[in-house]
Amino acid sequence: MIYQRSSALFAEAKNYIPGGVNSPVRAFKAVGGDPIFVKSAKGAYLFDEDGNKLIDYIASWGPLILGHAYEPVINAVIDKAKKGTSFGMPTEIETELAQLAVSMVPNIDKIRFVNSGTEACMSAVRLARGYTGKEKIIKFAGCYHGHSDSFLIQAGSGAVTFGSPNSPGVTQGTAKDTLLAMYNDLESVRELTSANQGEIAAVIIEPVAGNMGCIIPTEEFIKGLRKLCTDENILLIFDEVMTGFRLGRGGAQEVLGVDADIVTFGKVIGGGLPVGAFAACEDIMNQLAPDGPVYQAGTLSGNPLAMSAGLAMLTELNNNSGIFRSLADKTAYLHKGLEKVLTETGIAHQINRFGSMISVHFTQEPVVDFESSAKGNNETFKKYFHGMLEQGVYLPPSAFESYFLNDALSYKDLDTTINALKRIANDLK
Ligand code: KE4
Repeated sequence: MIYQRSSALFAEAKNYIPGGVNSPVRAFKAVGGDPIFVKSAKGAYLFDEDGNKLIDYIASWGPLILGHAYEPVINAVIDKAKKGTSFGMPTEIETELAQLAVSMVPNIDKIRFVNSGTEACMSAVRLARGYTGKEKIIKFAGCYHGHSDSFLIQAGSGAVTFGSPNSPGVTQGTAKDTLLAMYNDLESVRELTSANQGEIAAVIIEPVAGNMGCIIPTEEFIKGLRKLCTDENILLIFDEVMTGFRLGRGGAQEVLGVDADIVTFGKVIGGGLPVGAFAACEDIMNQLAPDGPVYQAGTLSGNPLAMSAGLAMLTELNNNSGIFRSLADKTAYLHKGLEKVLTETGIAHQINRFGSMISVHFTQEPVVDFESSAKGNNETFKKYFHGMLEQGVYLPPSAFESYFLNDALSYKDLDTTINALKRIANDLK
């Protein structure tokens, strides 16, 4: 594969955009080399600036669950754009998408649209603090909820002390209100709730994690977390930016059988345009301005163009729920094929999969939390990433990401992917 034009475009971009990208993970820092610049995409395929055709396993980090340039979404956006893109005034389509989302997701009465997953999670935390009158939150090491200050926190000095900033610009004043627990470790949460009795507004979690690779909660952990939050009068926030409308119509709440108090969305709900959202029961959501005292706002929130993409996307998913089964079957097929190659080649690996989320980890140990995910061999991962890319398979450029399958992927594409691994497997030893 030739990547000359992508490299030239990257050099040019770096003159005007920090790191040449508008989001760090795109810069290939974790895998080395220059990022690929995309010219266009259709269905399961990306077409880069050097004319290469790539089978896509990131789907823009989740949104394009039905494949790129999906006709009903594109047509809806074109039709809507001709009537204007944003007015800063209420439009009917916002209610249509809100109504559809509320009908698909269990346990929510109202939803507020924003423009990103970060904004959704940041707003959900403010709402939880405003509703409970308490200030601290618990998050989990390795879970990512966007780049709001309260989330850019690493473990504090001791297990039950507050967090410390993991980015310059985040103040200790902010960090002190974020406590860090370990995923799949209910005891680590209990330690924090007992050491901070009556001070914790909310626990925020990725109900199926996708930012450490794909990590699945044990039933004991996720149901125990629900009970602990209920017993301790702490709100449970499910960050479903990745899982919402991907794992099923009702997302992780439905497939795990666990009700959260507040749910956040992004990615799929926008159909590829910038939409985030957060939702809860009426009693909580009515705390939001303009009716309630918790302030939250946005110039482009609910803009008709993004709403038209989201409505078209969710309508497709709502009317064809067989899509989720199809995606899960394709992901299981890919899992089986990759597993067979890596096992036969004798490469230490773990493959985690849930619905249409999957990740490959080059480690012998089960990957159940951030610590075990970090034990993966990154040198092997880099060879794997570039080896697959050379054969026209585009995987997430970081071992700490989940793949997101799209339903435009054919079984032929999956076989091409599995055969690509076969060709490079011996180089991974
Ligand atoms: P955005 O602000 O990037 O729309 O959403 C933040 C976010 C919140 N919650 C979860 C569970 C997420 O996965 C994300 C964003 N996901 C990353 C991929 N790991 C987006 C890719 C990027 O940062 O460019």
